[in-house]
Amino acid sequence: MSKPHILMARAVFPEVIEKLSQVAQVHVNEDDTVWSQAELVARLQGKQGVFTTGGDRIDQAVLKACPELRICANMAVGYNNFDIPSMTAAGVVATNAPDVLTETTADLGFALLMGTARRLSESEHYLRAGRWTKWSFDMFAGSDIHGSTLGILGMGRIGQAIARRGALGFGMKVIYHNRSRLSQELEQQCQARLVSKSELLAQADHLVLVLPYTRESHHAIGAAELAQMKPTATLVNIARGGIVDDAALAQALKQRTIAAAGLDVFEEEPKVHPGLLEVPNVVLTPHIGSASIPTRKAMAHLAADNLVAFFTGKPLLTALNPDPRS
Ligand code: 8YV
Repeated sequence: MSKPHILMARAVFPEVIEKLSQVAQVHVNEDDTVWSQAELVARLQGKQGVFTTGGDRIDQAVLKACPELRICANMAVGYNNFDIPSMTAAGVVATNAPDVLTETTADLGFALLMGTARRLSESEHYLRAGRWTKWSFDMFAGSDIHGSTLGILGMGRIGQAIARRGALGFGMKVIYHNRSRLSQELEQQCQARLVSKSELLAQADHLVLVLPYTRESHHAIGAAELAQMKPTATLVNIARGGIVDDAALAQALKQRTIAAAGLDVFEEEPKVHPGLLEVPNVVLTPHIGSASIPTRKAMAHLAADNLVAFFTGKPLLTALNPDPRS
């Protein structure tokens, strides 16, 4: 039997291509171009599988134009780039890459939280610009992390990993808001207490967003929510662009209705709202939450393992919809 064809939507570790080549003819994206939807559709012709990243959209139009497609494996835990109902209706398998990035992403969340509260970027820019001529009593004085109240919006695996860091490592009081309450055991492990969204906004000294992006979570933090936060509070978004209204946040930072923000994700990535680039009290990173070499490798291998499983008749590892083979 001839080998199936797999399209790699973006460049990835050579060892992953090697692994996939054992079971399929692999079509790589040599120069790591970000294809338009039309280009993606053109390249998907004759392919049964595709290896995607969070920026590659598989929607109804793509599915309709690519009737041979049978599986899309996302090298990301978030899958808002997939239209799952349409994929299920078309009998196309969707997989993601959960768990392997939890701790690494929580580390970045904490790094952003600390960098934001202690004004690391702002102070480094000041130093590099040669403006540091003397010490002064309030120079880059920020807010404390230890002993403060950590608010977490979205309490999945990454939220819990951040809660553990805060409670166990920094003696923080942890409150959270989530669609569902954690089990008693998990609440104890995380030393976290469920509160309403308005309590979370009003009480958190540092608010970290770790919820998935859906129609419901679009602009979950907008002008009204920012207005409920403490003027000394920091906001950290490591979840998805679109959960925060970037224009409203830029305004709040400019007017200092909150103290500072740390952002790894943006509404129109890789474009960043100009208002955010203008204000000094924000730490900006280019969507690097999961970016450690071991974790990026683990994510890529997990996506590849799902493709291998699919094309060798084995059970999928991390399926997001029913497997039409069963
Ligand atoms: C990825 C992510 O780096 O896993 C996710 O949901 O946002 C990141 O870890 C990005 O989506 C590339 O696939």
